[in-house]
Amino acid sequence: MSDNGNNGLSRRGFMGATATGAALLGGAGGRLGLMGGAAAITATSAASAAAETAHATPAPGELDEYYGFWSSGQTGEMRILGVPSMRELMRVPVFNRCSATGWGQTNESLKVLTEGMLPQTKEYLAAQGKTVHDNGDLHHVHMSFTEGRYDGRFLFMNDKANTRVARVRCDVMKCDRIIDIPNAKAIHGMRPQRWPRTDYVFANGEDEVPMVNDGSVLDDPDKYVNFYTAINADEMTVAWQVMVSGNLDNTDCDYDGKYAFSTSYNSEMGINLAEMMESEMDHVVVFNIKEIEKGIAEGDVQVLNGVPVIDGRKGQNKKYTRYIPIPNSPHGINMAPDRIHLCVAGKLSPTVSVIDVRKLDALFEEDAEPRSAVVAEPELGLGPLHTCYDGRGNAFTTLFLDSQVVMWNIEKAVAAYNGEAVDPIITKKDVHYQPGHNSTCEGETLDATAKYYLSMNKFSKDRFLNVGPLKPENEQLFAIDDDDLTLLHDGPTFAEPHDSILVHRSKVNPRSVWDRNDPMWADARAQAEADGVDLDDWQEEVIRDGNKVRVYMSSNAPAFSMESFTVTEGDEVTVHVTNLDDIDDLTHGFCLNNHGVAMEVAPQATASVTFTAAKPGVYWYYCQWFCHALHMEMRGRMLVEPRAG
Ligand code: K7E
Ligand code: CUA
Repeated sequence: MSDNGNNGLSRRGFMGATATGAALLGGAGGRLGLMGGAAAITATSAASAAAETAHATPAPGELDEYYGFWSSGQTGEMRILGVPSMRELMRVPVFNRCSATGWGQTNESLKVLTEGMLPQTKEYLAAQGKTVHDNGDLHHVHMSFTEGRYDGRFLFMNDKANTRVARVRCDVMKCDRIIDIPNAKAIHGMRPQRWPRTDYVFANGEDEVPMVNDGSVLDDPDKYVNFYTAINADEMTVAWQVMVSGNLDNTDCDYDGKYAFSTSYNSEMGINLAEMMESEMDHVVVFNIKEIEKGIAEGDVQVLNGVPVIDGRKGQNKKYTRYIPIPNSPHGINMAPDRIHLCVAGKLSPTVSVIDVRKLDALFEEDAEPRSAVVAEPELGLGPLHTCYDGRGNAFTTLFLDSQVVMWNIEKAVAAYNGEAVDPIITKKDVHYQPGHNSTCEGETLDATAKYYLSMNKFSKDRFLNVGPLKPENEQLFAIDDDDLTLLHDGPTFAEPHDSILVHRSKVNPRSVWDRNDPMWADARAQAEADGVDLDDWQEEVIRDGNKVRVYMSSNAPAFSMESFTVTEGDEVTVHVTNLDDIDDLTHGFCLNNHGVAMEVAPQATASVTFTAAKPGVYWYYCQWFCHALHMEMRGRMLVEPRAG
């Protein structure tokens, strides 16, 4: 690792940062980049030898220590990487459609994609001749918690594009539930409750709209509102909402189960850029969970689209919300594992505002000073976006405009705010380029560990071979060595390395083959039973039910149970394939030529797909997951007879 590793990369990084920093930001930014780069190269040379032994990337065949769960932004899927190797292990389709697995096409995935849909969504889609959305914008993925630690049950994620929240089961790494969020628009920030467990998933609506958005109010922004949503995480239903002033960006919650918080970059409720940036101060909304639950129990609500909605707008002066003024267009909001400090990144302000959550009870007293819970506001650099933690009292904040990460100490920032002559900044490192999110090992939990630091960068610019006008993005993994960061990995990703969490492998234990009775196949089993077909046995059944034909076949490498089946032109055909192979990593597929039909059938799974046999003729189907030396021979024919008369 030594000859082609850290030193070479750092030297190249140093050149890149200098040139690009200067070009992007002019004089001041360029100098900043140069100094950061110069510091980086000396430190890296000294530290690299130690880092190589302490943080050696797993050799081929060796397993990683951490699972990385990645959101993919506008791709709409979730990804699983191994850390520190940064090997991409899996893509889990959620809000997107997937050609390989048939997500968005199998009956099982269509059920997940449609059963949590609001009636109005079905109308929007029907008007376009669709039943499901084709896209999603998956910004944030977080795991369920029990008492402040990841518990390995579920992963939750948001869709900004179509106002949805989804859940992935960690035992099989498949999405089992997607729900539309009513009233709110564009779910952005999202976080599972930490304490005592994830009963709620909190979700922000980013875009403000009229309270009843039916066209009766249009270009009258004074009447727009925004909604904060608490989702029942076990049932995946909306528990309650709070109507707020300003828009909502990111959200987090405490380690006590008392408060949740959201940033708002548009307290002005402006609708164009100039209006949105008008005031120097925006705010963080603090939600008092117990008071909100009490208000709902007492019926202090209006019911909108079936959801109890509490009025928590500014000036209501009820016990539900408080608004803390924060400079300026705050973005990331991240609770520290010390259970005390909440860091709010200023984005357009070079500061991070630190809130002491122990002071929030007092904030809800009458006549409380609105900024009384702010205990530090260090100036860290340009464009602070997100903060993560190492469990040693240090924070890492991404600086989008500076293309840097700043490592700083929270206690020192508090001391400096109290007038002590201390500098909270420990070090700054160049990253390439323009970082958004960052993460550390379980840094959003009580198990935060000072081991790896991940920077998810929005631009790769000159860093890789040119692939045309659309460039990949870039992510960089660093080892945390005392007070320094050492680059371990630097590599491109397709849209978009948006956000991630790093979870120790001891907490994630997926199955290797499906349980035959998994709820995912419950509908297929019920239908098979009604049709007198035993899904646990070799199946060669064609059930005719008027225009509907149900085909049951099984797979056992390297063959399908049926060499052919016959249907009639215009039939609605449902093919069920049950993979009877009970062997780790023996996935089959079913792909029907020229019908746009394909799906994954993992070991012991039953997958099904429904389509119309449009034209008479011979159509081959084949297994599209390489399974055997005779994989090519694993095929059969659908014979479509002309319809008589
Ligand atoms: Cu900062 Cu959507 Cu997570 Cu983007 S939000 S960076
Ligand atoms: Cu079965 Cu390829």
